[in-house]
Amino acid sequence: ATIGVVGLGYVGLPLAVEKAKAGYNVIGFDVQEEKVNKVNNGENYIGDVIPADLEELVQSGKLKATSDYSFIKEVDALAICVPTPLDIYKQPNMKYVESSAKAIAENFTKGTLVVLESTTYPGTTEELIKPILEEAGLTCGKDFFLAYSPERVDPGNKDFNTKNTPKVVGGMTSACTKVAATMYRSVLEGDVHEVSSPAVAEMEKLLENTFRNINIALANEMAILCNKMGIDVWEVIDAAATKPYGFMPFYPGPGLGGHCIPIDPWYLTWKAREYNYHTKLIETAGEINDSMPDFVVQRCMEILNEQGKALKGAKILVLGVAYKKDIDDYRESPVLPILNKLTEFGADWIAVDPHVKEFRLDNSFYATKELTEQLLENADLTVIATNHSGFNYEMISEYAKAIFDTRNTTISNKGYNKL
Ligand code: SAJ
Repeated sequence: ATIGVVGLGYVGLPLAVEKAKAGYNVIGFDVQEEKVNKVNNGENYIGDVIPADLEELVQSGKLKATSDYSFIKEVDALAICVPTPLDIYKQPNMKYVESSAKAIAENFTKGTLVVLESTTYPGTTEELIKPILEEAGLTCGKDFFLAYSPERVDPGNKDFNTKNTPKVVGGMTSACTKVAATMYRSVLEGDVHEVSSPAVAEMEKLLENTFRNINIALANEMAILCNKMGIDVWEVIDAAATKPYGFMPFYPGPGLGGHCIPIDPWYLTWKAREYNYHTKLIETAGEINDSMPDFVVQRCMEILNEQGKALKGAKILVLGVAYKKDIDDYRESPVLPILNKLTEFGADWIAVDPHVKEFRLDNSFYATKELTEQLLENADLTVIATNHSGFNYEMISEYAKAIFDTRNTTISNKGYNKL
């Protein structure tokens, strides 16, 4: 059987590789020629994929990529793994999902299974995808099968990967659910959990990530309150984590980055409006998380003032641009608004990040610098924004004039300022 994967990013490429390793012929579809050429040259560009696997699968002809969507005629099953970003008004932008569904409708044949994996608002599969596919004159549940199955790819996670992470599947009909679950069971080794509809599967994914967003917001609010009360919030959280049931620790930080956690809850908020419901908790959590960059800059000002210095004209060394440790992704990174605010207050900042060589801030590009003793000595304040393992924390604590540690790294027990 031949399986298609539409979208060859951090979700689609690992899935395409796993399906090819399971013995299927796999055709990867992507509108970006660059990705198509890299795959066909066996050149890996996704951290979670083992380069040798990709090379071998391409050489053996099990896996190929194309931007010619007419090859959809050849596939028996398709997974849609394209981005579902928000626009600046936090409204879902479904253009990639819509164009993929249209391309499938123009080329698909009887009996094809289509599964949407992209994170989206509840109702997308039934209200948006199904009508587009039925325009081809085929009946869902009879002539073709349609389901939703959320991706649970956690880039860089060494324990959980595409193959072993449990998968939730919800079909438009019970036949759709069965066909989709059977396909996933033939590829994955984790449990495949069937639910009664695509909406249940769409909603459970949003619960997963909204749960995370809101609990991080609670940790952030605790950090703000503990700072005002002179209590060490990290010590509080570690103490609470001794409770063996009913609690799991989340930690405060400089804000919420990435393309999942800060984004996903807004799909719920947006869809809830259609039902005249206001997701108060989600919106309040978002406000707290979005306020952390301001809080960080406020703390920088306080720390400098304690030394009789102003933020204006101060030299600030910012360690870390990526949205979380040991990755090179700085999408939605809270460090970006922190840098903008430092500029607004007239501070001179330099950014260091061994994983992010250069980054775009509004309309300019900035190169990150190599961390040196010199840079530490010249800075009035060193801010640890991302706790990359590669930073030399001994050197930082030895040469930095002042430190504001937003990630409670190893040096924070030396009495430095922290969140
Ligand atoms: N963060 C905190 N405090 C925390 C945890 C995270 O401030 O206690 C911040 C991080 O610094 C980062 C942002 O939140 O800026 C998101 O971090 P994340 O650890 O949630 O990492 P992501 O964005 O890569 O989230 C992915 C998600 N995976 C999927 O959506 C499939 C998420 O569902 C996973 O739970 C998460 O990885 C994970 O557990 O690592």
